[in-house]
This record gives sequence, structure tokens and C-alpha cells, in this order.
Amino acid sequence: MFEIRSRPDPVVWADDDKTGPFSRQELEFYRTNGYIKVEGLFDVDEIQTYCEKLTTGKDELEEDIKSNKEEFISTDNYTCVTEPGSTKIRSIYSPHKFLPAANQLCRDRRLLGRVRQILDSDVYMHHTRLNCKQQFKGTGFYWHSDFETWHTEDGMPRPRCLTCMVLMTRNLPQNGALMVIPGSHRHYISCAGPTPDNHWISSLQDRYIGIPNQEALSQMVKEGGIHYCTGEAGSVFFFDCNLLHGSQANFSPWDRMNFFLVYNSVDNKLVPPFGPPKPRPETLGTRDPAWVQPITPLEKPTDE
Ligand code: AKG
Repeated sequence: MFEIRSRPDPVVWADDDKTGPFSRQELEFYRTNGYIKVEGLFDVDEIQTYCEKLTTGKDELEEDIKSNKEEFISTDNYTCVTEPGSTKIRSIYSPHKFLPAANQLCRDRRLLGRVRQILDSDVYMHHTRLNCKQQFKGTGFYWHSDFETWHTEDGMPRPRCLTCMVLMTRNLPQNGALMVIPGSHRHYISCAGPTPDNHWISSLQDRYIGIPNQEALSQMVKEGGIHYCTGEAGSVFFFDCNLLHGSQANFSPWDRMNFFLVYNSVDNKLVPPFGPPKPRPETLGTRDPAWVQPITPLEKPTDE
């Protein structure tokens, strides 16, 4: 048995008549579908420079992983996860805490202005993550709602949170572009079973818990279809934290890299988790007062 409930919370928290950057029509699209694409928000050269800076140290990390024979490394500053059974990096969590370029991107006005418009408040980073999905080796992500995890395991009270997915490379169906189920963010789907302690360790590679069952997924797809979030490097998808999404493996010869910037409202700070007794690490869900400060926008992209 599963239960589908309507979402009582808003999707767009601001009044529609607040001025820009999103137009009234764009806000309506986001409210209805749970996502919106802004084509070419960054130009390709700018994103190429970010890509080089964000992957600084990635090869050394892979070497570390190889020599330690570990599938993940978690420190106070970052968490790094490999593809299952491989030394290839799948995700690096919270690069904004140690890479100035990642931190700079979080503070870019082109992102921040839109995020603050939707959430109608100041915001801070819940986390950031770089998903590498390397050629031939990158595996998929099963259907899930991020808010399910962030609420249950991190203690995020309400869905007043969103993700900016910055395309760092071209995203195609062939290299495992993100798929979303439009409209699914307007429902809460109950997921079977309690969340075990330390579930986050296995769930970052593959997840079997906290996912909607096939009947619920079929119903959501019947209503909203499946949309591929494809585009060129530099385009950005803004998506609601409760939107069902997933992606397929990358068997192609083309890398697919995306940077996920997760902004939470300062009026929606984390409380103790609603599921397991212990919250996930700081790198996945920030509660450190030093990092839960309103993000100030940079004057110009090249300020720092
Ligand atoms: C996640 O990191 O939770 C995702 O769903 C990302 C999917 C992807 O990078 O294709």
C-alpha cells in the first residue's frame, strides 16, 4: 500500500507580481511543472573555466581512493563517493566549502536572484554536489524526491528549498541526462519502511529505501510524463526539492558533469531528523552556524 497526498506548501513562495528576474509566465511554469530551464545562463567559456576549477584535485582524490581501497572518503569538509565497485568518482559533496570557484558560483547573482525570488527569502547552501557521470562508467540514479531524504534524514522542516543544476558539459539522453516527472512535486508519496542508521553511506551509490513504489511512479508518469533535462554546458535547470527525478547510466563516450547547488530558505533551517536518530554529516546537510548564514551576492561574477 502507498499513499499519495497533496502538497500543502507553496511551490513559489513569492507573490507573482514581485519583479523579476523570472517573469510571471516563468513562475507559473515552475509552479505547475516543478522545474524550469534557463538556456545559456552562463556562456560556454565561463562554464569551461568553472569546470577546470571545480575538478581541481579530482585525479588526486581518485588516486587516494585507489590506494585506500575505499568507496568513499568523508572528511569535515567534503564527502567523495565512487561508482559502485569502481575507483571512478561519482559525486563530490560540498566543494563550495573548500574550492573558492564553487563558493563563487553559489553567490552568482544570476542564480541567487532567481532562487530568492522563488523562495521569497534569504538563502544558504544546504549542500552542493558535483556529479561526474564519467564516460562508459557513470551509473544511474533511481527515481527519488530529494525532499524525502532531506526531511527524513536531515530534518528539513518544509519544502522551501530548491536545486540549481548547472550543466558543466552537454547533457543528452545518451549520456544520462537527468529525467524529471513534471508535476510530481505537488504530491507527497509515502515510501515503505523505516530508514536505517547510516543509510546515507549506501544511498549515495544506490538507493533501495525512501523511494516510491512502482505503482506510485506509474501514476505520476501517467499524469506528468517524463522530461529529459538536456542542454548545452552553461544552461541551468532550477528544480523544486520535491520533484521526482532520476537518471540512466552513461554508456556513451561523452562525460556528463553537473554541479548541483542546493539552496534552502533561512526560515527553513534544519531541526533533528524526522527518521533516524542521527543526522547525516555536515557535508550533506549543513547545520554549522558559520555556514547557515544568508548568502550575499557577488557584485560581478569575477569579484573574488
Ligand atoms: C542526485 O544526486 O540525487 C541525483 O538524482 C542526480 C542524478 C544525476 O546526476 O544524474
